[in-house]
Amino acid sequence: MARRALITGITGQDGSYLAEHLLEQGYEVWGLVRGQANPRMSRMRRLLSDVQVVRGDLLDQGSLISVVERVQPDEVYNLGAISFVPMSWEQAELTAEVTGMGVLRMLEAIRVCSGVSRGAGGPASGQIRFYQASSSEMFGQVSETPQNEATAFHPRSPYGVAKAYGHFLTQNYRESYGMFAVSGILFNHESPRRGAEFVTRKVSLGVARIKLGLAGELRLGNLEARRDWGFAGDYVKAMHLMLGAAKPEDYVIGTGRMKSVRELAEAAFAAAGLDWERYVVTDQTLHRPAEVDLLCADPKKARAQLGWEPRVSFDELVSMMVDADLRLLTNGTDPDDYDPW
Ligand code: NAP
Ligand code: F7E
Repeated sequence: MARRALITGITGQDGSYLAEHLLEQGYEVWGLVRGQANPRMSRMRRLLSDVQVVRGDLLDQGSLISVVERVQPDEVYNLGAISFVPMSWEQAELTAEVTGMGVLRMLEAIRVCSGVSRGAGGPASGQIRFYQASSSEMFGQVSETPQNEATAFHPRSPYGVAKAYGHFLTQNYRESYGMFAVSGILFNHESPRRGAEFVTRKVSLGVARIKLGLAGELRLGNLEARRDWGFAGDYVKAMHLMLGAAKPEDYVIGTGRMKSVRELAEAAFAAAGLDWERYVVTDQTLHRPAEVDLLCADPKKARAQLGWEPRVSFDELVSMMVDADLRLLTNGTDPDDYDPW
């Protein structure tokens, strides 16, 4: 019988790539969708017609228990979150509830539905395997470079703090209940489906608009921040490998190479035959209250134990995104009505 996966955050960037990958692997895929008439859901249905949809919300414990009871998954991928870092200062409590407490609610739903009782005296492992989408933002103000699974956390945003809570809780449920619960500490990963507010997508859309005469400048914040950027399609494969491993362990996933926002802009404008310095305007209002200056992964453990390697280089990723946005806007999509789907 096909293995059954439940994905929270299915309407997001990673949810779509993960669903495609798992369908290719012969899985039966279920996606948790929130809200009434979620606008991203109809677009998701066009792309992923084989995914079965269930309604629920990471803010609602009862809904998650009902969903796990109904779907009876073999694997749960918890990708749902408030994931845009600046929003986590504006809506810190909501971020804590969804990105942090949402992990607790999902783990509790699995624990209850697996019949694992508290204080049972020793680990009683349920059968459901659980993946938590942890983040390199937990490293924040880094204590060493590159960062590996043992590097200390010093989160710099309410988002990073909420992710650290979810990360430690996942470890705690593994240790307390013997659950197969793992965290992937993923560094920034991007694609043509990336939300338009994140810097790579903002840049590729900005380049496409300027190239097509739809805009005259691109306003950016901190050009000196450095990130380890990879391709989302490569990273979802690591999530699947983690849940297929013999033992539940946490892994750092990234390329091991850093670029600055300045280098990103330079590469993206060059991919369209433009000089970035003519168009990029820096804007102090886009700087963050506390910045993460640099992030760079040490993915040795994932390479050695999972056989995982990133395939798409930084330059290929940037070209892929710029080309996709040029096609999108050339096909007449209204940039103000833009959606990554
Ligand atoms: P994304 O595109 O922002 O997607 C977030 C998803 O979370 C959306 O499907 C959204 O659904 C869902 N969601 C939001 N609030 C929810 C709630 N209350 N209940 C249920 N679902 C809710 O994020 P992504 O880039 O695919 O990232 C996936 C996960 O990996 C996130 O947890 C993110 O924090 C983490 N992560 C991402 C990166 C990266 O570089 N992309 C790196 C490290 C970790 P709606 O359509 O309803 O809004
Ligand atoms: O910013 C700088 C900004 O918003 C990257 C999420 O997926 O990855 C993502 O978080 C850098 C920051 O991603 C602009 O200050 C400059 O230093 O694309 P971003 P992020 O904050 O790194 C991690 C791993 C996650 O887990 C998150 O969910 O770029 N930057 N100028 C800018 N950033 C934005 N958004 N917009 C600018 O105009």
